Amino acid sequence: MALHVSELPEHPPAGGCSAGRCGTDPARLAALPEDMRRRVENHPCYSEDAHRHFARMHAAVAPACNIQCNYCNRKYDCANESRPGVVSEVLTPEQAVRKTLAVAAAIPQLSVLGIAGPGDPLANPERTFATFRLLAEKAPDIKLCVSTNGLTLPEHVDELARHNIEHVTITINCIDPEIGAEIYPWIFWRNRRVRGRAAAAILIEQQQKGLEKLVERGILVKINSVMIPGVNDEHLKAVSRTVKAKGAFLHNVMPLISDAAHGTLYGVMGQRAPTADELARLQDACAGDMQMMRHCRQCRADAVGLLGEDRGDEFTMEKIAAIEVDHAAALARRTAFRAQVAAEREAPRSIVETVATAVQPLVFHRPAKAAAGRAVLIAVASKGGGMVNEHFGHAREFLIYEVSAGGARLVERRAVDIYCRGSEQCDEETNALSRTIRVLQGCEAVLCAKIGIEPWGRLEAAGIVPNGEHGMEKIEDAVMAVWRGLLTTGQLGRATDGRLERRISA
Ligand code: CLF
Ligand code: SF4
Repeated sequence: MALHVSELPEHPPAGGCSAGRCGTDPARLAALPEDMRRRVENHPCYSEDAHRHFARMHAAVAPACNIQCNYCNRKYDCANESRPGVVSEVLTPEQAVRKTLAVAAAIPQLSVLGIAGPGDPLANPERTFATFRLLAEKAPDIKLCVSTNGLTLPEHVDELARHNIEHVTITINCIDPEIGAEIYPWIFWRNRRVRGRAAAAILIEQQQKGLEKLVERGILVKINSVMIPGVNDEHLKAVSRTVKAKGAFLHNVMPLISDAAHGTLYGVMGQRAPTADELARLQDACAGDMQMMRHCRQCRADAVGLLGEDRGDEFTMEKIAAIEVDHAAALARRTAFRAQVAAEREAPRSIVETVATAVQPLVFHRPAKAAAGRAVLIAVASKGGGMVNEHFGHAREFLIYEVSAGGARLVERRAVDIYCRGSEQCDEETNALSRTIRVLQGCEAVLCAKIGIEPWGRLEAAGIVPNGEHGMEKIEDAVMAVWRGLLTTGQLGRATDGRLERRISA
């Protein structure tokens, strides 16, 4: 009998990959209550499926911050929701709204305006709320989203609700002040600087109070946590359990990015970042308790476009000054685009319900029960849009899919250096290629739009099958096709070398 998507298990069966689904994938999306589904289905961060279709932009209107994190250098954007080492141009609320309207006219996929820095949005409440108010008057179809360290969150919950904000992210790195004292040297609280354990205790209490109040108001809360090896890595499992018990919707465990060149305390003192494997293991462990986000791109405080895309340069204040926007036409294009995505989503759902025995190229499909073969990790070079569309040598990151008879799902994202910079830096390229191959460890195939002879040979030598045959195809179609190819050539029937199992068994 066909299995309805809402009957899919909430968590994978014991013994299978413990990776929770990434945000709300199509199966979970379909199973959500109507009101909640409406709120997440077009939000690229709250729904793994939505990030293939919808774009977000950030307005960098919030320069000040009221705490200090050891992974932040105030010269740069807030590292709680941004890639460290990036500086955004601070905009006034009026400039931010002009920019948003220009982007929304040029990119019909735009569904969300987020404020995530460059400091803390709620340490700059006038600028943050003025931006939301002005945009809601001009383009009420754009969702509003905010990301905060949480210190002043409880006092702003009512105003967030008044502005109809349905999505709030709180960065919670700990629930234990002893651990907090290792992450936060000070906070600015009630007009004075508070340091050490006392500072962390206040911050934690405010974050938890803010979370509870948001949940009471029915606002969806995502928790971001920065994984800092040796400081809060083990502890984040308890954080995950606590925030889930309080009603958080999603947990996004992000890797610390630590580079001495960024001038952060952690960078200078040599605090290491987690490896891709350590991050995946922790995300898996936390997924036992709640839904995990695994498609985060740690984007800039002025990011524009699909997740993983950065189109900010197309929309500088200078460039948008020359753009004339026809608001009615722009709204019509956005509305048409959303209707098209909704129709596409309906189509695969009915296929799943009626053709349960077929191997369908869908994220949540149920292939034939007779299909044998173990799960494998397959890496994909993608510029966004849910397509295999990036040259291997230009990839800044690889999306890692776990593919098996049960379907394909995104389980992690691994950042890499670009190695292909031109022939003059050959040694540097060779080293960067070695690093890329190390990053891909554990994957059995890598899909990309194009690949050169040198990396092809090096990948093969490392036991990773390179594949450039699926350029410009949908990722789920392509990884399932490659998995089936491995199956028919007998490569999946053999005893596993334990690559995936090592990750799963942790
Ligand atoms: Fe921006 Fe954050 Fe809203 Fe998304 S980002 S404020 S929830 S609209 Fe998304 Fe970017 Fe990750 Fe943030 S990918 S860094 S989780
Ligand atoms: Fe930096 Fe953000 Fe931490 Fe403030 S909250 S110190 S801006 S990382």
